[in-house]
Amino acid sequence: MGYDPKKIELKWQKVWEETSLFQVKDFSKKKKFYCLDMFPYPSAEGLHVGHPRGYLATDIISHLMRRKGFNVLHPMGWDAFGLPAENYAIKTGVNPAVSTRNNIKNFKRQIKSTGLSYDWSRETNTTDPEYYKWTQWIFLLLYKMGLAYEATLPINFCPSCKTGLANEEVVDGKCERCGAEVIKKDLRQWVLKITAYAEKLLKGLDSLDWPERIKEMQRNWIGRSEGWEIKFEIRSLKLEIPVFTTRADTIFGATYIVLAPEHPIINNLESKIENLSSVKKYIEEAKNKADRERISEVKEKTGVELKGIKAINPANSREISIFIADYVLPYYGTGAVMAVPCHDQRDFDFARRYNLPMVEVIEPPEKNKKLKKETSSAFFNGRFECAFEEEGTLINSSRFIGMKSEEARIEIGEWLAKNNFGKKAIYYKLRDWIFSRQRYWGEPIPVVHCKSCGVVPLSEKDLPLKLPRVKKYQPTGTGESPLASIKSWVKTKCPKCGGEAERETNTMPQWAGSCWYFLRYPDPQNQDKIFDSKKVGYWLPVDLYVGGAEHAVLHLLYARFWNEVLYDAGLIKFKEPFLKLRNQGLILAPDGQKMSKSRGNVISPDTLIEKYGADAFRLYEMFMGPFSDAITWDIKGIVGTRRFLDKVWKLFEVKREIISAKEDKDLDRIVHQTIKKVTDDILNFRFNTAVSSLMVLVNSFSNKNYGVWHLKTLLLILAPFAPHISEELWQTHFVKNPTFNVRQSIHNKAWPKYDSQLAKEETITLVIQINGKVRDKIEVAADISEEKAKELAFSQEKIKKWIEDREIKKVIFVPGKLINIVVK
Ligand code: ANZ
Ligand code: ZN
Repeated sequence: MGYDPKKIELKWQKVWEETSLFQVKDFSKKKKFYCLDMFPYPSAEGLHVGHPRGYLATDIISHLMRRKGFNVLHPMGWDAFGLPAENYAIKTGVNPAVSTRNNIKNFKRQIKSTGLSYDWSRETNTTDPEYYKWTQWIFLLLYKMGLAYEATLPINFCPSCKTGLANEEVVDGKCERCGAEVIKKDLRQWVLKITAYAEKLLKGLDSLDWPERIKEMQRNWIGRSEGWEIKFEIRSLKLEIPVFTTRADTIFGATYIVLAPEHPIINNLESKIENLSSVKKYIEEAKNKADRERISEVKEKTGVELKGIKAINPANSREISIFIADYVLPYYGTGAVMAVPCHDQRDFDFARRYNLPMVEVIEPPEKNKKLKKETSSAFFNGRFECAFEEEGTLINSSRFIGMKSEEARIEIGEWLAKNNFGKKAIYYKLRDWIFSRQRYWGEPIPVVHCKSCGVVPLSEKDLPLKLPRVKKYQPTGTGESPLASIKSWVKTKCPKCGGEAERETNTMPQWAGSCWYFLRYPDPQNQDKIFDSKKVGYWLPVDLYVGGAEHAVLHLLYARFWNEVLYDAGLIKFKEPFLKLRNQGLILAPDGQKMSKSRGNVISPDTLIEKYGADAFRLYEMFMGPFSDAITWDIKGIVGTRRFLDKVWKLFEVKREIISAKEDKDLDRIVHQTIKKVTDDILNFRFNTAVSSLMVLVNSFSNKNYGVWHLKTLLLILAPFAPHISEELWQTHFVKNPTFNVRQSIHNKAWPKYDSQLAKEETITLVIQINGKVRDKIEVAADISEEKAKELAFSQEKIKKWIEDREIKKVIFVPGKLINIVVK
């Protein structure tokens, strides 16, 4: 009987499930290990071959850790709210709850068919009212803590998805979901005060074992900036305009100031503005511009002077003009800047366009002065060519002349502070999180609007506030969600005064459910509490988290935020949820493109598993290349891993008497080496080289006398990668008991230890001669190559001395014995 995965894979999947082999118990005496995948959105298209790459990595690690004696939590669930289900409903009229249920079923079947060792008893689903009850509960907590507020703001709005978006959901000015160009729109919104956690979110990163790239993306997104807030007076109106600058050292070069068109102070200036109508026109135009367009470096900077008013530069008491310009953003710093054309390129472009004065105050350091003057200096041929933005020495700056810019920054800041013109300031780029969506398929926000009490949160006992069924899923685009059309649902009583009230009709964003799901797996069925804190205390934080890098400043930031909030609320005792993070690389379609339904190049695992088996599929996914690299799918690869498994199978078809014949010491060594290599490789995410060393091992069986120990060990270390074939061969060859017993499962067998002594290569003493005379001896591997032997011989200090600069005529290598260098 040859290897037929169809006969064994489904069979073992059933047995493992029926015997709850992979169910894990809370509070074991063993050390815990929480190994988590980013749970998927169950799309209608089902799994494609890219999904399992991460799941297989965590699966293999989970297997290894269990067998090394850890209590491993390895759960799976569904992040199932979101637009696709809703868009599908719009197209077909099928209730998203129904299509989601079907999609989950299909995803689960597919995931199970790859033989992943999840504890399915802990499955969670963000769209299950029993789950989102607690998402709503956390929202109420945020509200009580003053971290959720209502505001009418000009926000990013996707005209195609017809909903407001968070800043994090706008990528290069486009909607993260659909790619449509995002516009600005004034909308009433629920907003979460993530900015209150900017510093904590930044600090927390330092302790995490995450890819440096992801940490850096979060740091940049949070965007901490230290500088000075400096006041510029408008004497005629007795007003002060604070500006935020990171370059206080350049203040003597500040020749005008610029306000964001939205700056609130403009209202107070109106009476004095001589060109009010053109100012108002400009403000109106700026409103509709996307931020991206406003801060674009290539677009020409525009602005309007506020004629009739002047500000005073506090450093030199000079009168300077005031402009409004849209390249200054209202929600950063103070919404106003002091413009230093010679040392800030944006200011330079603006000043050039409007013919504004330029004063050079930072001189480039001596060494690149010449270069700067020739190529990119601030001063060229009597005309400034571009801004010099780097550090240098102060000129034209009164008593600070000659100082280094880095020092002058502090000196000038402190001098201004002493005279009450400035103070130290820290600002963050991070904005509060726009948390409401004008869409249907999301968690209802559990508050009502009462005419007399205003916003009133529901009480905990009224949760979950279930998402009602609607007839029309079409978003309205008016700022209301489709829920607004269900009058009977909207109309309600105020929990506070009992009077007439209306429910909030916006829903939560897709990211809400995934902000805390990792806290639910330890206690997924709890109906009375969000979780049992003992259970969460036992399992959390997550020891290993694996998923795509595209979540760097979305899910991974939001989840850290909620975790910090729950920590502050005293619900959990750890500040960071994910101690170690690894990202899997994309799997690209055979055409080298990203797999997508619209390109029609998606490869589903179904047919591959059907044809080659789940184990061959698993092996290929891991073998195809370094885990975090993007790799092109190649069908030839899976043919190869299938052939490898055929070979493994054949090893066991040899008659037992032969198997237990005289064993081979050479093979002992290779087996020990492979145990070491596979163990290290798995723990370091080098799954591809682990698979290749398994292949080398199997090849070396072919001309060697292998025995029971060799075969057993092969199966024991192959099992995490190819769990079905390993279990089958283990049970048929090494388990006496004909009925399956979980304790006899290969997946419960201790991970083999290797003997480092035996793993050592066999060595010989290689004699090194010069002109036939022995000059040195070295220990080398018995099977050392000629090339390597020569390289080693020539690098020996003694040999180098003997040769000096004499000409080498030839080198003779006698394998296993000596090397003779013939010199003139
Ligand atoms: C004067 C100056 C002179 C500046 C100079 C830079 C160079 P980061 O590092 O991003 O924090 N700025 C401040 N608020 C702004 C706003 N709301 N919109 C647009 N630009 C703003 O950058 C801080 C610098 O960005 C500040 O320092 C300010 O320009 C500008 F030679 O002040 B600087
Ligand atoms: Zn969109």
